[in-house]
Amino acid sequence: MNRPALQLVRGMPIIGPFAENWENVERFQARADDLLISTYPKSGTTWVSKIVDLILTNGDAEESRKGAIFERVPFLECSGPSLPSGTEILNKQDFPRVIKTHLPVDVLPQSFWDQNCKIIYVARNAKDVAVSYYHFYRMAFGHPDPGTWDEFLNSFMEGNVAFGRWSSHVKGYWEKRRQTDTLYLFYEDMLQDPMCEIQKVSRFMRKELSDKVLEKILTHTSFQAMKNNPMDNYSTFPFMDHSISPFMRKGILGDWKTHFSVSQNEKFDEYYQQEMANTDLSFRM
Ligand code: PPS
Repeated sequence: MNRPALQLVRGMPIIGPFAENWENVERFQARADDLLISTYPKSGTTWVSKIVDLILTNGDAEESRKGAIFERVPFLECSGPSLPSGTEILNKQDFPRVIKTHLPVDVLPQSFWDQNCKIIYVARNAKDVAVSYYHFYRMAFGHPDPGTWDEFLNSFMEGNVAFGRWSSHVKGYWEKRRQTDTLYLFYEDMLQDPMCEIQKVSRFMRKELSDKVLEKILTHTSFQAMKNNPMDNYSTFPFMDHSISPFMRKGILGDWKTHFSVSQNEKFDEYYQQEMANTDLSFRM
C-alpha cells in the first residue's frame, strides 16, 4: 500500500484518508450518554478502552471477546479505503456508545461539549509517546514514512505528525477538565497501580463492581493478556504489519532511554521546558 501524506484539517495534520470524511466528523451528533475516550496517539487508548468494555460487561471476558476492541469502541475520525468510517459505524450503533478519538479539544466536534459527554482522557509522558509513535508509524501504513528515528523525533517536536502537537493535546484537555465531566488519567499511574485506576474508571462510570469482578478486569487488561488476545492486539486490523513492530510492543515506562541519544535528550528537554512552562500539568518519565 502507498503511504498517504498527512493532510491539514483546521490547522491540524491528520492521516490523509481521515481528512476525506471530515465533514461527517464535524457534523457528528454526540449524545449525552456517550462515553468518549480521548488520547493523544500511543498513550493507552486501547488499554483504557478494554477496561471500559470489561466494566460494561461486568468483567465478562467472553462477552468482551465478541468483537475486536476497535469494533467495540469505534474510532470516531477513522476512515480509509475499503473500511467503514468511524462515523458510519457509530451512527448505526446502539446506545450508549463508547467512542475513541485522538482529536484535540479545539477540533473535537462541538456536539460532545454541547451534550456534556463523559470523557476519559489518558495522557502519557512525551518521550515514551514519541518512541511508541515512531514504531507505530513504521508498522501502520496509513502514516507517511517516519524516516529515521532522529527525523521522526524532529517532526514530533514540530507537531508535524498525525494529530499535531503532543503538548497542546495534553494541556488542552487538562485545562478543560474542571468545566467538563472529564476523568484525566496517566498511563504511568495505570502501570504503577492498575487496580486503583480501574476503580477510578468504574466510579466515574457509576458502576459498582465486586472485588471479584475488579480482579477479573485486572487480569484481562494486563499487557500480556491483551498482547495474547487477538481481539485486543490489532492483529485483525488491516494496514498494519506486526512483523515490523507489534501494536502491543513493550508497554513499559522509560523505553525512551533506549532510543534517545544524549544530544536528542538535551534538545528534547529544552523543547519540553518551553512547551510546558505555562502549566501545572506534570509527567513522570
Ligand atoms: S493508539 O494506536 O494510539 O490507539 O495506541 P494506544 O492504545 O493509545 O497506545 C499503544 C501503547 O499502549 C501500550 N499498551 C499497554 N501498556 C501496558 N498495559 C497494557 N495493557 C497495554 N495495552 C496497550 C502499547 O504497548 C503501546 O505502547 P508501546 O510503548 O509502544 O509498547
